[in-house]
Amino acid sequence: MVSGVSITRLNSSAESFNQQLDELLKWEAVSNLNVNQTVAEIIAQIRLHGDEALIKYTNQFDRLSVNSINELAISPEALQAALEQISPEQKQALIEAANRIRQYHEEQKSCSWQYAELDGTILGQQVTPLDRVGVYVPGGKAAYPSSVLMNVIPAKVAGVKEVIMVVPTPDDQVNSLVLAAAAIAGVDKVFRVGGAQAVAALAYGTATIPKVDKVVGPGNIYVATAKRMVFGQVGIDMIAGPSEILVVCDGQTNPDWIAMDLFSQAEHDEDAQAILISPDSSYLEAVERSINKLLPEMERAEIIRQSLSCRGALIQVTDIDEAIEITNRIAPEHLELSIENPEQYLPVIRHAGAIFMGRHTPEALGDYCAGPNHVLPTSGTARFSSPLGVYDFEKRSSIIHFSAKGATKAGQVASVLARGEGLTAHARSAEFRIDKQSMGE
Ligand code: HSO
Ligand code: ZN
Repeated sequence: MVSGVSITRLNSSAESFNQQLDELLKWEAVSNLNVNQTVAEIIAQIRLHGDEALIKYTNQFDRLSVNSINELAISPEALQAALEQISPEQKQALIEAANRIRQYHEEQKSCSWQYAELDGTILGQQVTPLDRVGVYVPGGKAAYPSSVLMNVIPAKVAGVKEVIMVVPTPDDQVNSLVLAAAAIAGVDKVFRVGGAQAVAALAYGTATIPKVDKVVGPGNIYVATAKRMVFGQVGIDMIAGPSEILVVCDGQTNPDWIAMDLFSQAEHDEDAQAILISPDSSYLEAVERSINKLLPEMERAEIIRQSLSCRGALIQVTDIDEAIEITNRIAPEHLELSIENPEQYLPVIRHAGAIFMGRHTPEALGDYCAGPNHVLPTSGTARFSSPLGVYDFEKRSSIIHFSAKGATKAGQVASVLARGEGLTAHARSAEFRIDKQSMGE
């Protein structure tokens, strides 16, 4: 039996509002000393013993006993077979979602560029995809096929040649929807390994697991800690915190719709954060009634109740302008603007991972099939970071090509600066290219 929700009510005109808001938003990723030590040891063992250590940990944590990591590889035929195992309806939905995600991400591809100076010198930037990327996919309750699409498709659109997916299959439990999504997204190799040991294997390589250039994808605290520790050896994406949704509503959207939008993020886990801001106090009450009415119908009612009562809030403000000001302070992962003419406010929204505009754009559509990525900055990090995208799988090289004339001019500048730094070899290297005859032309 699920009891009612007691959800925090705040009013922006209260004297203590700023303090209350800070308290509400407070979130610290727990960094646990024991976890750090365990993960450091696992990484060291994988570096020292490769496959042998990976076999040992997979036996210990996932209860799979194998003689070789090759036995944990999933063949391309098995991936295709998974695609045939799921229902035609699921297959069609995955294909449609993948197509929309691919089309959106195609727009993000960056172009190489060059420009020429009058003396014939050419400068530019060349964009190159990463060679090989590892995608971590959690097992168990957080195994989301939609996340497979969201992590793999941008890499493939960027032109990454090899995407290696790792997914734990504790007690031999294989999730066919996850494998079907991998087939559709174009994953090149799949290994049934997980945890910190899988992250370490991707970062350092073993006899069987190819060494990658970047590791992306969500995971539990062991996986997140391992990603932090291998950063530098490889690139990583972001370390995601709990999911968040902030809805700004003018009071004109069906309160049941908004209650369900809040639930949609709250059901991810007890630490998820769902907030509604409105200038209309009777509307906040109506949504609260909807919450209590709809909650008992929800399969994950207990998680939602805990999330809403621990970290949820209904905030009353004076007007939409103030709601936007507070939004910028929160910098939410997902923002729903459930208001008339939302585009009018777009230019003043500075911090949000994804902005869902109007009454007919629930965040859930963005989680699955709108097209934009659902891997987004959380915990206020939208102040300085962006959704996962094609750009995360590309890198840039600078191009510099001096003409003889250009080298003469730039050589004089470099020579002066190099001598100022006491670096004579630099100075002379530049001076050798100075053509005395053309100097001063
Ligand atoms: N809302 C999550 C992504 C997701 N939702 C996957 C459903 N499946 C990211 O915050
Ligand atoms: Zn979601």
